[in-house]
Amino acid sequence: MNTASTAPQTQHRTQVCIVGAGPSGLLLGQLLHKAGVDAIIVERQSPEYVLGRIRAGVLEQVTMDLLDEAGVGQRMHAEGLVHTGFDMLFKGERHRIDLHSMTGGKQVMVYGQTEVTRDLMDARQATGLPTVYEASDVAIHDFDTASPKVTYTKDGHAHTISCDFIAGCDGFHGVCRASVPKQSITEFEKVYPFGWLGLLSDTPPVHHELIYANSPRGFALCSQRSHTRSRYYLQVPLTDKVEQWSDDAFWAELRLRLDPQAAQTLVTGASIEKSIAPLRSFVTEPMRFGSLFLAGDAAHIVPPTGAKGLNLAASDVKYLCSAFTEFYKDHSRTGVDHYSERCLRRVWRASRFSWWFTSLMHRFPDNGEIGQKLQEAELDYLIHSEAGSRSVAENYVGLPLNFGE
Ligand code: RFL
Ligand code: PHB
Repeated sequence: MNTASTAPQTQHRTQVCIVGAGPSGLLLGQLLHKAGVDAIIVERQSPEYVLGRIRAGVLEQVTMDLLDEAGVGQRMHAEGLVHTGFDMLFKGERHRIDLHSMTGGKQVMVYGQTEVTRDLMDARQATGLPTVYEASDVAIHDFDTASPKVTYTKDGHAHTISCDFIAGCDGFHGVCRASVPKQSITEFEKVYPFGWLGLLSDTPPVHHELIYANSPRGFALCSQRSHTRSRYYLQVPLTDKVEQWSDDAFWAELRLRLDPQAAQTLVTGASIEKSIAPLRSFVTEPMRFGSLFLAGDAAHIVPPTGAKGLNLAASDVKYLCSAFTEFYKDHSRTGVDHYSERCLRRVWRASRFSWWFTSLMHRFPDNGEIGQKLQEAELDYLIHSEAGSRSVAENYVGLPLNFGE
């Protein structure tokens, strides 16, 4: 029996079908709505599942501006923490990189990805825009034509969305990039020989700014979500399992990687969340295939050391929204045709910085003690050289969208 022909079928039509309701998909949906372009978002998971993933914590000015443009910046401005510097810790001492003075007054915002996502979800719900959660068997079709389609199943019913464009915002493990024929895509990848063990706790942060620590025992990062909620990370071998790490073991190891003052000040407590993330650098070229446009983690992954992943996703989305708006309002294909090239320039720059910062701060098993000494010499140079510190600072706060143009 042909079950496909007997199953209930529902047809939908929109201008842009967005696959994935992570920060990329939701931000694109909101910006398109502001621009008067119709979109439907199709997401595999439930909203609670999407909000449960603890990820990014640092927003660049470009990202803050976009959230404002999308009309969802109020809570970020009220509750986010503006940081004008961060500490680099090596050889047991901390040194501050003053972002503000090194970049002509720029800063970053510490505001969690969970909160960004919640603000975007709330705004979408308030405007009644269509989002399909818990869609299964999501598949994309005919994206080499001007009439692509997205199909999915929801509560046992089969649905088809006909559209002009598909925005692949479905993350690294999504269906969109995987649907592109292998001969049409080039993937560049580096997998690092370690991961990050992250712990979230309702304890006051050890320091009012972030601390990036290079230690002979491995990298550590002290971050935060608020004045009462901390986020810490430890470099761990890829073979480690999260179950092996009790909270006590985590805190003890973190203390050993910090300077004496921070180790003493550190307030410990029960974890709310603990997980291990592998680190990789990954870039897809191109980012557009006919009517399919990849954005965010679907197209590229950076190791989290430079805090660039979510910020790159936001700049892709900005370029994509401009491209679609130009198409519908000005009847121009220029933005659409230049999307991939515009994004990739920024993507490679951020990938370069994230790779470099990761290489500088982590213990690489194969590099031995000379590797550690060379990293310490480079860090010593960076903090004492105005040019060195400025280069770190201008990349950390994020290069302007028109950099180099
Ligand atoms: P997401 O967040 O992965 O969302 C993709 C969505 O698509 C859905 N999906 C599908 N939907 C329909 N059909 C399918 N077949 C689907 N397959 C997947 C998924 O369920 C999901 O909801 O990608 P997006 O939106 O591009 O956002 C990217 C960011 O999440 C990511 O770049 C950042 O989290 C990276 N990152 C950081 N970025 C920063 O800018 N600053 C940071 O401080 C920072 N810290 C981090 C990070 C990532 C980390 N991990 C765990 C990788 C810290 C960590 C530890
Ligand atoms: C975080 O708070 O989760 C965070 C902050 C800075 C990074 C990476 C992650 O570089």
